[in-house]
Amino acid sequence: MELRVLLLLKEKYPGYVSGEEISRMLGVSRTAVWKHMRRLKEKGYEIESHSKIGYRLVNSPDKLDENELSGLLTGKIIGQSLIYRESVGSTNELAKELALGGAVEGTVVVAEEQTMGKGRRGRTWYSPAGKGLWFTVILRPPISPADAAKLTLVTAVAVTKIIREMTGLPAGIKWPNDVLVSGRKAAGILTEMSAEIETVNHLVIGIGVNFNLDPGAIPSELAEIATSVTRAGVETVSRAALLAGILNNLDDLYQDFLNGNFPHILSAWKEMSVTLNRQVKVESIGMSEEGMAIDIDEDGALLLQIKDGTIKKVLAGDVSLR
Ligand code: BT5
Repeated sequence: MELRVLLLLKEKYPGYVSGEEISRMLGVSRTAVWKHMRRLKEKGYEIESHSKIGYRLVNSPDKLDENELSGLLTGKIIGQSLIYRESVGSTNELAKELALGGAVEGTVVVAEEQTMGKGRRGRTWYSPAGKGLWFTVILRPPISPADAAKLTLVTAVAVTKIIREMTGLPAGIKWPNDVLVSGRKAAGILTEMSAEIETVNHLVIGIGVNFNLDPGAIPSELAEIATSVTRAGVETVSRAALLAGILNNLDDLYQDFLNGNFPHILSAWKEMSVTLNRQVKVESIGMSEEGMAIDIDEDGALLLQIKDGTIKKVLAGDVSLR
């Protein structure tokens, strides 16, 4: 009910809505309306009330909870269920537990802060409170494990496209999981899966987008390599709007993917790539190779042409641009 009251205030924003109209539309007493207003104010909503004309929303808290997100989510699959935490070890870890417990496909786990945010291969992801989008999507695609890496690429397209559209920044994708803005990392993706030999049980796709990291507080090892989407002075987009934009676009692309349109998504990926046609160094477990990144194949693998002309297919690894 509190959410419905809030949605009404948002619908009328920046205008007023009378207590009588709210009580009529939601079928609750005027006292109940007043109580919901009080609770919303306790949660940080700034609401003006005027005895004659009613209530008016003035300001919303910068949160990524159901109150702030649910009115913005339009996806058919992704965002069906939203799990919100002020603080969590890692949204991927919580998502894995929830997936094992039967969480529906499209469940999104989001936190204001991660105390043990994870990168790939045991690395850590810096995730301070309120400074980014730290979230994980649970998917249950009917695919074989060999195709799971494609979903990291699908996700990178969604994140990059929406950062470009909503902030105007020249975001690009560095294979396989980084979103760069002006050569620095603005977002990263960590896909983990639970699978049998032939089928995927579930995937958790963790996405970290730096929104407004505080340059004074950032760990020194990240100072030269990380950036935030608001660093370039883009302040018109809210964290909730950016998160909803990414989730809605991911929902579209995921449905495209399920309908067999991966080649189409791959073309978009190539258009957004900052890796292709560049001299790169690729490091993976037990290998390190330099060469020209000439293409991404239909499996989402990087095709690397090394000095002697041979083309190597790389399924996973870390790329540094030369
Ligand atoms: C990644 O790993 O880029 C995957 C990051 C995924 C983070 C999300 S947040 C929500 C979800 N829950 C989690 O626990 N994780 C996911 P990788 O390519 O291995 O890059 C990790 C490296 O990026 C680190 O070793 C640092 O050098 C750097 N790094 C750490 N935090 C960063 C940040 N906030 N911004 C930019 N770079 C960062």
